[in-house]
Amino acid sequence: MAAPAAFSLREVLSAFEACVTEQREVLLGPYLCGWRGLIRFLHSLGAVFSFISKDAEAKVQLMEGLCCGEHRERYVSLQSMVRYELDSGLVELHRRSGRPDSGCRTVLRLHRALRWLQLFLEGLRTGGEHSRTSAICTDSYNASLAAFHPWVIRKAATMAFCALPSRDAFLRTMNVGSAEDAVAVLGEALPHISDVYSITQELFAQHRLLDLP
Ligand code: 1PX
Repeated sequence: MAAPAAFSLREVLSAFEACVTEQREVLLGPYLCGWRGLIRFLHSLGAVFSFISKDAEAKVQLMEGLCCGEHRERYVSLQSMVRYELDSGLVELHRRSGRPDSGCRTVLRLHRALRWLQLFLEGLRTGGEHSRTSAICTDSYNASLAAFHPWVIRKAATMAFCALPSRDAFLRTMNVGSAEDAVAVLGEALPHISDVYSITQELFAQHRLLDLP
């Protein structure tokens, strides 16, 4: 079997760039492709992160199932998904009752993690040569995802962050050349991730979907 392709930051970033249409809709195909790439990268960081990649993987898989399923035409964009799931009463708004997880609640988890990614990549981009990846990661996590996680997950996540390599080594694993090249790619790409994040945030806020259980 062929070895899985090496992670390339450029690929992930162009997936997020391809998400937003002229009508400012967010396409699920490239969105999930971007997530697939990130999960691949997480695997390359070692087994300490596998509890994180397993959860992200399960969520991406659930979404891919919906995108290929019976109602696939409803899962082309986040906007069409929200419309369809709300109109069909598929979204559990107050508590989970054992029904299959909706696309909306699943995307909401990925969307919150995208905020972490945005802060983390911005921290890496602007951090000095000697700044610590683990500190950048912890700060970004505390300012975003941590608020949604119970103590035990927060503890496990912050312990895993200590295993991250130095900023320069980390930037080099992104496969876009030197640390300086990676910083330049991040500068070009971050606005696209921010765009995807803010369109989704607005869509979910408009439909009061930001607290789905
Ligand atoms: C360019 C390279 C950047 C690095 C890429 C790394 C990709 C990281 C992908 C992280 C995806 C995390 C998804 C988490 C979703 C979530 O919040 N799930 C929780 C809630 O789900 P539920 O179904 O129960 O409502 C769930 O409880 C989570 C469990 C696993 C722990 C999540 C910790 C998240 C830490 C995020 C930081 C990743 C650090 C990677 C280091 C580079």
